[in-house]
Amino acid sequence: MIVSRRAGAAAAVALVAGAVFGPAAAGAAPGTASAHPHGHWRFDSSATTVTDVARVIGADKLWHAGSTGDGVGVALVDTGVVPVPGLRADHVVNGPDLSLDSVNGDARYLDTYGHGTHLAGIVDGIAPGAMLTSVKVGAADGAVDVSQVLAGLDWVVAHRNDDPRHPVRVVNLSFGTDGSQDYRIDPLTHAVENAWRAGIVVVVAAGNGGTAGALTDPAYDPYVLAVGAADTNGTVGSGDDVVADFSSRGSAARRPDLVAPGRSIVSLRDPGSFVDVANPTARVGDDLFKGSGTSQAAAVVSGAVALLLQARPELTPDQVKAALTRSAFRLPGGDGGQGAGELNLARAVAAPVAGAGQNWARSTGTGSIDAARGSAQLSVGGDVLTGENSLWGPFDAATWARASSAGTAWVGGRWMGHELAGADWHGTSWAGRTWSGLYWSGQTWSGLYWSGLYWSGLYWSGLYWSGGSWDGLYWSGLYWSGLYWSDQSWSG
Ligand SMILES: [Ca+2]
Repeated sequence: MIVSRRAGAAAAVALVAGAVFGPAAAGAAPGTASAHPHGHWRFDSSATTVTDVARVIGADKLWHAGSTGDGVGVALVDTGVVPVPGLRADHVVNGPDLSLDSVNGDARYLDTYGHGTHLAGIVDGIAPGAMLTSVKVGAADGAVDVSQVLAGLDWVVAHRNDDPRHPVRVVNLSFGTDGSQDYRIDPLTHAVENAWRAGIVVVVAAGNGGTAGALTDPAYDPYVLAVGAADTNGTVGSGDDVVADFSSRGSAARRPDLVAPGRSIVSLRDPGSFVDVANPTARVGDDLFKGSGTSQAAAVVSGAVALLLQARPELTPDQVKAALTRSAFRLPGGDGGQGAGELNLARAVAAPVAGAGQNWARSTGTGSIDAARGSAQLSVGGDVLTGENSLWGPFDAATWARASSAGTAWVGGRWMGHELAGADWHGTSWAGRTWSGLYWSGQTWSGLYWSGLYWSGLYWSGLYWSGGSWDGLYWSGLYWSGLYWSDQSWSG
């Protein structure tokens, strides 16, 4: 059993070539899926392939004009990515693994959860020429602390020009908390603003809170691109599209900036991952999987921004935002949750950007990291990560904010003095080995909290992701042999 699975995995890796999306892949959908009893993963019998999404937003028109995202780097601060059929192995590189999984060599860099891989498939499907950098912060059950996201964002800014052929110009952040701290002092908003000012378009999922849902932190930061989800109603034409029921509408003070298709999106399956195991009926054939959320919508926009930046490389983040919002298709019905409307890349490529500069007050980042967490706190065995602490020790927001703004939060493999990653760039993978063993000797924070694998801090933009406890036994390594999922698999 195990042998045959491994043999299959090896063959699959060897066969990685182009994207598998398109009508043929859609034809594999049985169309019989029903709501999963646990409801972790929202989907239904409809299915929208990434090829369909490309037509809805007009990405196909940019492809025909020669724009594929070539030369543009997209960072995915998420749960990691696994090399699966349909993902272009030479178009993904690993940044550091800052997640709780990283202490396990077999799981390091890999998407044990199934979220990042799904989004990577969407970005790659829309922008097949773009280069993805995976910065893993979420663990096998999606668990992540705000401090890990801060470190991930800081890393992206510090290393955005490591690959001169594909400088990182887009970061996808399908993550958010229910924190509501004033953006002008919040650390998370400060981190995304730093990326924005460094020339990186920060695409943030608005959240899956529905009609009464506020935008998540940091989507409510006024600078970034906050993305809601559209429901395409199963047709390519946008005239019948609506804001998806689950998409956070925000408030009059802050709406999503725009919406993009995000319902029943067929993308890459991550076999054996948490969401895959929990939601077998979301599978489409052997290699694909359906998922809904503003996470998916954000990934669509990230891919679209990559196409736009290849076509118009001179655009600043403010100008990208203006081009996308000024050209968006206004959905009928007046739902305020659409923001400017639905993404229309075919028009954005020619949209005017004069006067696009944003002049909101800037976040100082000197507020509370605990307030940025909202209710999304990591806990295990009654031990909760709370207060003004990072995962790695005491956190002084003012000290961090100064370093983050100055681009000095990372020095080599150390973030704010904590050894979190290797310091060497290997061309296709950043840092072969991360996490100094010293750190995990239990001398910081609460010691052996990693011994249990149940974390309640699930918040992957993510009402649909939460609610599951984690059976550590499933991750005994049977499904994720390091042999086939090692760095070498990515080296193309
Ligand atoms: Ca439609």
